[in-house]
Amino acid sequence: MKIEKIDVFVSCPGRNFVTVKVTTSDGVYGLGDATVNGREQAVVAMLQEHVIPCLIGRDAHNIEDIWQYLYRGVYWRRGPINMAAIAAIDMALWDIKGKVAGLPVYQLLGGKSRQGVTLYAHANGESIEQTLANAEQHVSNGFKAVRLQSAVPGLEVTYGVLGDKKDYFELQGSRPLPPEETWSTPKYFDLVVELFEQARSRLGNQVQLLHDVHSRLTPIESARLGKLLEPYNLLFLEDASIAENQTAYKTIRQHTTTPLAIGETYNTLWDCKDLIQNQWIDYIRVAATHAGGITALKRIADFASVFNVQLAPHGAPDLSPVCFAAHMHLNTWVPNFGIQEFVGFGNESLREIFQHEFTVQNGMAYVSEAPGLGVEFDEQAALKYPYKRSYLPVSRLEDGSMWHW
Ligand code: EZ4
Ligand code: CO
Repeated sequence: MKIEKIDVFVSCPGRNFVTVKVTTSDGVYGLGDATVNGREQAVVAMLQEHVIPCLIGRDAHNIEDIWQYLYRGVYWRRGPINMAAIAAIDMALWDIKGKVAGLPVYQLLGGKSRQGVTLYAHANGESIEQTLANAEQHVSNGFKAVRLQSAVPGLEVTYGVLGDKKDYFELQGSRPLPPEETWSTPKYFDLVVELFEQARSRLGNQVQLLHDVHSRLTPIESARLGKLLEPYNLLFLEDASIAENQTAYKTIRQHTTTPLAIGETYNTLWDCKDLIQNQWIDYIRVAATHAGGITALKRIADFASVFNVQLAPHGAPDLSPVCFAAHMHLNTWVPNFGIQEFVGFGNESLREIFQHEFTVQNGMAYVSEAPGLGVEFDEQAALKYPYKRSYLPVSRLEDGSMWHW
């Protein structure tokens, strides 16, 4: 069964997605997600010019060898663009293998370790009151875990918040140039501690609470925040600090028992090896699309299992339903599962392009039993929503210095 053709589609059903379709000589095809938010066309060029020509004629069954050929075989390793291209090919090949076997991908990984995948929903608002009302809605819809993000008073916009103070960029369509935003750590501290204090008194102790710092703090500031939030018992604090220098997390870990999660921008196991093997984190949040596909996430998860680190894949809406499906199969199989981030696929045009067979009930998701990944892609519908250039925002401190967005 040879790889005969590989097509790359860029569509914008509300936001851009790069979708890869691998077709074999037997007429079986598989889908992969190669979306890198704000750098979509770079992945397209990587695939079209540098990856696809090398794959035509290869045996589509040799997923591992193709992964190694594209990773180990290439002198220029790692990096988001390269790894997203590898990831999309990898997902598509797992999809094909499942279709040929007549089995959903989780069966090929080792079968079910659980009946359903626990999700966490996003609650946000322009005030603490609004955020907690939104969280209560999620809880009454059956969610057992909720991420809380609330607008920081005194800042124009806050990451993760909809409405007038919105910076929930994933749901905002295209932004032809990067917006600039202001960040203030002291203003944020006042808000976030108050948010969780009120959250516990209003929501009680049974709901799991999470929060994304989005890498805005230094390691010692993260350590302090972790300590201040200890009374409110978070499931995890996400991206407390940048960990280009992985030993930064040693500082945070030494000071707080608040569980730590990181990994959505990571491209390989090497980016989180020290974090995991030193047990400086509790959850690894890699995404199949950005860290080399199902083959790579399986390897990262197995490595993490040795060190009591749980898989909690990234679930932002800039990962396509194909990536979400890959996560559903991994989450259903993986012994060391933590939780899956979930914001839903509410957009009509998106659902016109991607038909994904999975169900959500009472805050749990149930994997598709269809052979392969269980996602269909409508090429004609995709043509109706062409690519639009779009950027993530950039962030500055109040004195104008560039900061982490
Ligand atoms: O900012 O996916 O946990 N989710 C996140 C996301 C990321 C985006 C970046 O493209 O942090 O909202
Ligand atoms: Co995040």
